[in-house]
Amino acid sequence: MDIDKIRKDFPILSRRVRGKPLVYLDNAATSQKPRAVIEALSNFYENTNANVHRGIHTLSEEATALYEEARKKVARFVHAPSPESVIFTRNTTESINLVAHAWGRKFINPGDEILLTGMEHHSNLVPWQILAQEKGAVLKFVEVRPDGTLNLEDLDRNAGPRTKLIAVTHVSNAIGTINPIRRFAQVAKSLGALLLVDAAQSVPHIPVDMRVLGCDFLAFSAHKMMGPTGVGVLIAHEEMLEKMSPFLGGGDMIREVWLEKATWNELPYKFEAGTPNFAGVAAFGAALDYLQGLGMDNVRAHEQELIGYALKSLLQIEGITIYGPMDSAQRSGVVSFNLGTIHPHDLGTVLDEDGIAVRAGHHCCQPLMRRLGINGTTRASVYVYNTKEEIDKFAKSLDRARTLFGVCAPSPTDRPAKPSAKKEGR
Ligand code: 7TS
Repeated sequence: MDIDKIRKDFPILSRRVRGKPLVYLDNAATSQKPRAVIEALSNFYENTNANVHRGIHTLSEEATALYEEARKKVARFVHAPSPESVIFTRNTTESINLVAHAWGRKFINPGDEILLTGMEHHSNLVPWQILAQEKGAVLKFVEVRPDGTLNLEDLDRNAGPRTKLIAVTHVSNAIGTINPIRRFAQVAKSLGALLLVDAAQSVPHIPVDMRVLGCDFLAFSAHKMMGPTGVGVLIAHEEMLEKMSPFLGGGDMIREVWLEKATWNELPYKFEAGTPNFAGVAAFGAALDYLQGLGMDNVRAHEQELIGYALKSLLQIEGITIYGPMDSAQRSGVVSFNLGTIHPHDLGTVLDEDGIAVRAGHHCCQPLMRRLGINGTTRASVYVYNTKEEIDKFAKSLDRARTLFGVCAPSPTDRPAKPSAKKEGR
């Protein structure tokens, strides 16, 4: 891949921040957009704008075609069972809440168990807490080991005949761990439980094939994969979606409505109430084309090389504590760390002075932070347009912060995780 050429496709990458060229290392929060996506969005509003699934007029037909074509592209991108199994939502959070409401409220009973992990983003934790409280269900957890990988013995210990759902993140947004989803799928299958995979950090960065993962629900967001904000995806087998209750009621999701009752539309419209973000979905189609053109194997290979380089370079910095697996094969393009006792927000501010964008804080993973014995971290996360030169600038800026603050030795609980000898699959 010609990274310089790719960079030219992203207008924002040529801007300056505080007088320095922007180094954007906050891709786990949201990705930048190639010109093709920005133009798809403005083209839509300039030439096609009309509501979908309504029209007998040309614009509405064209808008509907773009919307439905994007659904097919999503299905192809992750090898979903069918286009009808792809539901457009607002984001990953809404996709997971959809399952908690439409499946959970119908099928979870008192005493049933939902198995989660200790590294979930709050959006794959809080909806299950709410459901469990409402239904008298029990939450169980696969805990995180000090090296930032999951303790799979907990999976065998805590999954059982009462387990109805296992919900796990494919890739940790906070520390970058790539989890062995197939192992979770085997356990779920052996128990007749369902498996939900939070793929917000995997689909944008590594090749994902739903057939290989063996999951029942897959959730992700367009904005983290070069698409616009306000578009999310939930994928589930049609038989499952047929059994589930609607999530939101209103226009588009109905077949017939009487004053006292209604019947539901066919899939996937049963779960798409109200006017969807059709302009965003059309532009998401352009993002999928762009990523498809790069090839997800190439995207992953570039990010793995970059993160291996970043780990090596950051480990040279005195007083640094890096969280998560040290083997780049087990880690996505995320590196999360603390530098001595410098507060992550202070570190983020120094980096910003050098034009470098990172995230600092708990990354919506407070239980994981507690488990690691910290309040938060500074997190750099790469995408396909980042370069080794940018990693060098980043390391140099960290060194500047070290000198500025005068780094104290890390506390015993903050020692770097040991490299894990064992490799696990995705
Ligand atoms: N799950 C994971 C693993 C995530 O990383 C995120 C967002 C979500 C769910 C929620 O996605 P949303 O599109 O509904 O917001 N993660 C982050 C992050 O790491 N920094 O900002 C958002």
